[in-house]
Amino acid sequence: MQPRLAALLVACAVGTTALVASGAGAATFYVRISGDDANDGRTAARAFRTISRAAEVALGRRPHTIHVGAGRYQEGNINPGGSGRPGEPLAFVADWDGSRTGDAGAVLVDASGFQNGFRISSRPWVAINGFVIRGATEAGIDVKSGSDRTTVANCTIFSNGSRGIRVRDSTGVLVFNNLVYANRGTGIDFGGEIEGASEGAAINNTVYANDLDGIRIEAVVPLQAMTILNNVVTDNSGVGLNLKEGSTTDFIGQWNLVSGNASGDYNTTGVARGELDLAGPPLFVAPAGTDGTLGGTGHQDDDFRLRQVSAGEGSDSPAVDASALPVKQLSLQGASTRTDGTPDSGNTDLGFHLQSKADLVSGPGAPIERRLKGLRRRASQCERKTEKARTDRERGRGVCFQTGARKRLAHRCGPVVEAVCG
Ligand SMILES: [Ca+2]
Ligand SMILES: [Ca+2]
Repeated sequence: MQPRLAALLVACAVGTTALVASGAGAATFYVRISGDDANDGRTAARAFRTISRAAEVALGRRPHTIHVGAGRYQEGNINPGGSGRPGEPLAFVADWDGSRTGDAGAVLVDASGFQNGFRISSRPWVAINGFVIRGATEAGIDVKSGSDRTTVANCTIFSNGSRGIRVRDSTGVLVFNNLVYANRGTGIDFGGEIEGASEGAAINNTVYANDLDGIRIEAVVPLQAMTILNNVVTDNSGVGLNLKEGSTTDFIGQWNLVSGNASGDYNTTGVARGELDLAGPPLFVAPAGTDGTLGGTGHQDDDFRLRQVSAGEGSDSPAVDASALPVKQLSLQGASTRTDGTPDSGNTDLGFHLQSKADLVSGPGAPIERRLKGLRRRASQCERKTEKARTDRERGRGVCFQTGARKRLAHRCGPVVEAVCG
């Protein structure tokens, strides 16, 4: 409580110079490689040099936005001085297309020598969007100690010393459309010892070749109402989707492609396996790239786009069009899994999309809680219907034997229904 109170007091002392932009009382700050921490950070021309400096001045309980231009930032343990508020996150946004700072290209946080790239601690409603994060000695991104409703979206997180994304004692954390690979620990890890990490969601992430589990849901404090949808979780050294007994209450997991994980795709209880989950190789274009080096200094050419015949590859990844959830419902219009950059359309492709800016929380549209509720409802309806189709089929009856009804079910719940019906 103490640091937060101090932050608020400082914010009051600084006064009203920082009041412009979107939400009332919120400011916009800029960070560029060509910037200077002696600047005020209020325009692209007066940008700060470090993200940490921007984090330091982002005070109060206000939805500030920090736009960060392309380049390699050698810093870490970045935690904002303030926090956002319901539906209006305090947002760190990588400006990879250069639209805000004029500097287009990857925005890399090289956290070598630091425990974390971002460490969001006791700061609810923060969003981290679009960064490339590597080299931390521990987790690439650590969300902890009551950083409720924080969002990690559109990031690439690789070659960190332990986990890719670690969520501890923070409720309702959303992990959306990230590429998490070649980390030395679990890819995405929800847990905690005090508050736990209930109502967490991992949606549309690609989680590949991490040294422990792909996605892990701990139960030291039982987690409730977790949502795991549309992820690709393959080739991790531990368990793919490791849902611990004790955290299964109101768990929803569907349309995940979970395959090739060394200690099993699901743990032995198997309860995490959704009726509509898929298996089989994801057919990425070239995870290690042409240099053959996965992550580390060889990361630039690592290519996790999905092979598809219509984009010129010889085969179709099973992840293409595999979710029943439409692209629009996940705000992934304009984002792409293809080598030709054509935006995803129709049924959402599973896993990470390039060119996505949306985080499901900021901007117009229904509040995140309502959006999640809608996704969860659809997933559980489909689970019930598909489960019924499967058991009926075993008795030689039901939807699988009725062409029209079977087509409608596949339309409603995804093409994997065809596989269920055999
Ligand atoms: Ca490479
Ligand atoms: Ca699609």
